[in-house]
Amino acid sequence: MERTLILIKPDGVERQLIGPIITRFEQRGLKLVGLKLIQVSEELAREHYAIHADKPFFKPLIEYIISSPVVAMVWAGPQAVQAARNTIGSTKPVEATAGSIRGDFGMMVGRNLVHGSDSPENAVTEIALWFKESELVSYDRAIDKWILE
Ligand code: IDP
Ligand code: MG
Repeated sequence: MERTLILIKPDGVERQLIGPIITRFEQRGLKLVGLKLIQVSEELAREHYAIHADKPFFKPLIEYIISSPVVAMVWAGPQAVQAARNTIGSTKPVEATAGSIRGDFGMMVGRNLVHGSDSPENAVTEIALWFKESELVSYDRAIDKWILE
């Protein structure tokens, strides 16, 4: 089972899309194993997006992420990283496929609603940054025999 870090960014929270966004991952068949609502510190935001520190959009990106609460989640499943990225859609919402979260709810790259880890390796690092292992739950779902073969 692979795990991936998903964030509902401040625009998703403010636009009251927490429920609809979580529903996309639930309907996909991914399993929720961690969930919390947090006001992100600038320090955490900078660490999470450290790879983008040299980009021109870094400052507005950090301001965006700390502007209102974020829902941080860990979802698990086979190839969870890739499955979640496809459910989220392309970085630029106008290029995202209809049916994806960004394709259905977004307009601009700086308000693209959701973060998802981009590789299994980065998922491990990001999950460790946002969650203590004790905050993650291990459980069996009865429905999984109808989702996983
Ligand atoms: P991703 O979220 O699809 O993985 P990344 O390239 O890792 O996309 O960029 C991280 C985040 O930085 C994006 O989700 C978006 O919020 C923001 N971002 C990326 N490119 C731009 C840009 O050109 N202008 C403004 N914000 C950007
Ligand atoms: Mg990324």
